[in-house]
Amino acid sequence: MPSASVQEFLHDLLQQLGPACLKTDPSLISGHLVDWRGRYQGRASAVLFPDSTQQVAQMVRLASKHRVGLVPQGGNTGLTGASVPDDSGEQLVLSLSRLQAIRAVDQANKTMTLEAGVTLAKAQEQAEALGLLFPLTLPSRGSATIGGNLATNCGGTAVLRYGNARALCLGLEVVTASGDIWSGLRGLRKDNTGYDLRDLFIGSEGTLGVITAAVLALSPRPAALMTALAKVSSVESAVGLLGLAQSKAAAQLTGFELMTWSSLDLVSQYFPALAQPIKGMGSADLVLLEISSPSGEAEAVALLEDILSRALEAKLVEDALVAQSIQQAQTFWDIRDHITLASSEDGHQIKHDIGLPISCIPEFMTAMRQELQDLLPGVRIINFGHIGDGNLHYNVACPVRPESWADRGQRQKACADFMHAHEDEIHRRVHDRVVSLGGSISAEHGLGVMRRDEAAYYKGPVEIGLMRAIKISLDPLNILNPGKVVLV
Ligand code: 2HG
Ligand code: ZN
Repeated sequence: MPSASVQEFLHDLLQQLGPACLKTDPSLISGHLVDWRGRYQGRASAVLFPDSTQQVAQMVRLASKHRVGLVPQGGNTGLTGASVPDDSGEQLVLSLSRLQAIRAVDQANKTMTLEAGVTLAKAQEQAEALGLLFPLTLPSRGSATIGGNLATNCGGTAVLRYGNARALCLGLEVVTASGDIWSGLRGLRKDNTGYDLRDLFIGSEGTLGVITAAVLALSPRPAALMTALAKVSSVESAVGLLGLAQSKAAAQLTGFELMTWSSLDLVSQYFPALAQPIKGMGSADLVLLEISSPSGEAEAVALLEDILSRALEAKLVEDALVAQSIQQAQTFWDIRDHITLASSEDGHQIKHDIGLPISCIPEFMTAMRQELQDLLPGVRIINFGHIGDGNLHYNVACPVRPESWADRGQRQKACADFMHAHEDEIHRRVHDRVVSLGGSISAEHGLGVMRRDEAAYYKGPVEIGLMRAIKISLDPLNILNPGKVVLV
C-alpha cells in the first residue's frame, strides 16, 4: 500500500488530468519498473504518461506539493539503473514516451527540434529525410529516446568524429523541479550569455530537471560510409593503427571500435549467422574501422585500403577484410552491435565503462589482465568498445565457459552468483587502476545508482560537495530522480 502522500498525489492527478495520464495495472507497468538487463528491480504504484510539456509541469508541481519522488524515464535502455524507481514503492515513474512531436526543422541552420520521447532511430530518419545526418548512434537506437540520450549524455560509436550527446544539442526545454518550464530551445552554435544551463541539465540523469524537448545539431550527410575489419595482435597495435588511420583520414575516420576475441566469441556462440564474415579470421582481436566519404564509396574504399596496406607493412595489422558493399559494411556493424546482447544471453557480467587516455590503454590492459587472472584464475574478460575515443567496456564474466552449461537457467544462475560474489572487489580493482592512470569510471553510461557511491569515493569531497550544492539549489525537495547520481 503506497503512503498517504502518494495516494493524495494520485487522487489530485486524476482530478486534474483524468485517467489517460497514468497506468496502475501491474501487468501494464511492470516493464517500467526494471531495467532491461534485469539488474535493478524497483516498485511503484503507477507510471505517469504526460502527453505534453504542460502536463509534465503539472505533474511535477503536484509531486512537489505532495513530496513524491518522480523517476523520469525514456526508452529505459540505460545500464546504471538511472531510469527505474527504488524498491520503496514511494516513487512514481514519469514516462516521456508520449512526447513524440517533431516540432520544427531548419534545413539551412541544420537543426531540428524534437520532443523527448522521439526514439534515436526516428531522429536519425528525420535527419536523413532532410538530406542531413544526426550522427549520434548506439546499438539501442530503436528504443533509446532523445530525452534519455541527453539526460545521460550518452556516447556511442561516433563520438570519435562527432562528440557525445552533449556536443550535438544546441538547446533544451526543461521542466524544473518547481514545475516551471524553461524554454531554452535556441538553435545557436554560439551563445555566451552566462551560466550554461543547457550543459547543466545534459548528463544530470533527470535529477535536476525533466528534459521535454531539444534542438539537435545536424551535419552534412557523407555520400558513403565504408567499414573494414583489421586483425591486430596486441592492443599496442590497435593504438598504433588508430594513429595511422587518423593521420591518413583525419575527420573522415568516423568509427574505430575494438572487439577482443572473447567478445567476438560470444557473438559467434549466440548469433552464429551474424558472425559468418569473421569465421576465417581465427581467434583474433579485431578493430572495426569506418571511413566516411563526401564523394562516394570508391573513395572510402581506396582510403581504407591505403590505411590497411600501410598498417600491414608496418606490422600493426596481420590481416584485414574491407567490406565489398554497403550491405557488408552494415554486417560488420551488426557484429559489433550484438556484443551486449550476446553478453546478456550468456549471463550477468561485472560491467565497466571506463575512459582512459588512449596512451595508457596498453599499460592498463596488460596489468589489469594479470591482476584479475591472479585473483580469479580463468576469469573471462569481455573487453570491447570505443577505443578510438578511449572508452572501453571492460566487462568481467565468470571463469567457466558457457558451453559447459547446456541449461540456460543454470548458466545464468552461475553468472549471477559470480557477479554478486565478486562485483565489489572487481569494481574496486578496475577503477583504482583506471583512476590512477587519470581515467574515468563512467565514460558514457553515467552514474545512476550503479556508480553513484563509487563516484563519491573517487571524486572526493570538494567535487561531490559542488554537485550536491547544485542538486539542492535546483531541486530542494529532492523530487526529481531521488537517490540517483549524488545523495543529498
Ligand atoms: C555499447 O557500446 C554499449 O555497446 C553497451 O555502451 C556496453 O554492454 C556494455 O557493456
Ligand atoms: Zn558503449
